[in-house]
Amino acid sequence: MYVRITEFADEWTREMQITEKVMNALTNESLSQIIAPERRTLGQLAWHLVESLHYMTHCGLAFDEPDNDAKEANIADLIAREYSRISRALLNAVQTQWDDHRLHDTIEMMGEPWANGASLHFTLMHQAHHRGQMTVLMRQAGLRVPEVYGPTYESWLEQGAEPLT
Ligand code: NI
Repeated sequence: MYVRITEFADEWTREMQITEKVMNALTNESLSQIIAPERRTLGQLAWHLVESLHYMTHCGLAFDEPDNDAKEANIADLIAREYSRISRALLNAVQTQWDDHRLHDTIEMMGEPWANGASLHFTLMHQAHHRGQMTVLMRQAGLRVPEVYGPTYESWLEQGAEPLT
């Protein structure tokens, strides 16, 4: 869990920028990509990342909610724009509405006491989890995946290196 707002802010900013690269690589055609019948589409996973940030309002933060029209429109640019707006709103809310002490406050979630600092960390890990699912679907949709935590297959090749197998 986070015990300092600054630690969260630094890490969130880095992770938000990675997620923005992934969101910005989406195309409208790719949004319907699925891994198997009846499973979530790439577009639904992308929107889940926008929407799930707002769950942090259950911990007492107040910030803008995602625009449901963007969800209904199912347009890649709108999803990416909403992600950028809401992820910055979350960061701003944490920085302006909480201090380090508030990170130790607990609320009950799923029958267990959760410290706010743990909820923020869960939000970050949850995002990384679904972002990983998205990059698989993006490959399947024929998109080039941006670098997330290191070089991609294509960037190895462009650097004249042998891609790892
Ligand atoms: Ni989820």
